[in-house]
Amino acid sequence: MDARADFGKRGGLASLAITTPYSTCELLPEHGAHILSFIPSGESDLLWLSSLAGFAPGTAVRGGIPICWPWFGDDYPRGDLQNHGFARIAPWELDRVEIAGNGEVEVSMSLAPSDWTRSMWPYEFKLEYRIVVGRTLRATLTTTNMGDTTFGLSQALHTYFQVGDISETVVEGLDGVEYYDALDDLKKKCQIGDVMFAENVDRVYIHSGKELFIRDGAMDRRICISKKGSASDVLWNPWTDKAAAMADFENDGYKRMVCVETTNALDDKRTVAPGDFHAMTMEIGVV
Ligand code: TA6
Repeated sequence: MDARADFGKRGGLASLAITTPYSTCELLPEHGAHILSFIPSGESDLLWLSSLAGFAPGTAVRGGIPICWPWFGDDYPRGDLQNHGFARIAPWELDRVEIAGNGEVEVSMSLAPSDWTRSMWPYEFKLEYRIVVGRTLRATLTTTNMGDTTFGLSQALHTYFQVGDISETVVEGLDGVEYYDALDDLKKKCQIGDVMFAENVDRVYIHSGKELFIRDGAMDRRICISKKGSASDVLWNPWTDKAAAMADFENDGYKRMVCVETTNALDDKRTVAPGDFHAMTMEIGVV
């Protein structure tokens, strides 16, 4: 089967459906450059998307891979701004769709400064997002400082992974890694063994390694998450009360998802000098 890219609609937003010999992927190239799904052949979607997600300009989509940039969480310059920056709700440019000889499909998107971005974050930048769809999904977010002032950068590929049952899911690869517990005044703690989920979890792991695994007992699969340009990971599951408190999150949705986010957060925040750039890459696939 040949690779192809087909334009469509999700709500009022333009969507792009990528088909390759190895997988399919759907994204909203001009709305937050938001990846909605990645389905390797013979597998269920690696990504979780809320059935209550909204698809409208200016609205963050609940699920898939939101881009949190140029700040993660509430690491923003002013108290009146929204969590996780503005990239995920911004209008992006679709720059290129290329089908490689091996059947992989590469999509390039970009976000440029505007009066709107400058009103929140007074810096000149170029933000480029390049994804490669094949046996794995590889996503690279590159920030270039186009101005004459150094700026700080905290960011996340805030990936919502689909799991068969959160109670049969563990995250491997963080044993002995320190983390800040966002549910306990960001107290620094140390992970003992694999991460299991039986309550609300919201943690920033720091100095983490290059590879994590999600072992999904219910779906009998293991997802590998590898990365470059990131030394921190965020693990999040809202559990019952917080899931119920979000209008775009099904009440029992927490049972079928876990966020394992590739980040530059807290101690791993970066600075980008004029003319310099920082690239963060995440690659996901079933092993
Ligand atoms: O990445 C974890 C987190 O920061 C949680 O604290 C929670 O706020 C989650 O992101 C979702 O944030 P959002 O703004 O997308 O509702």
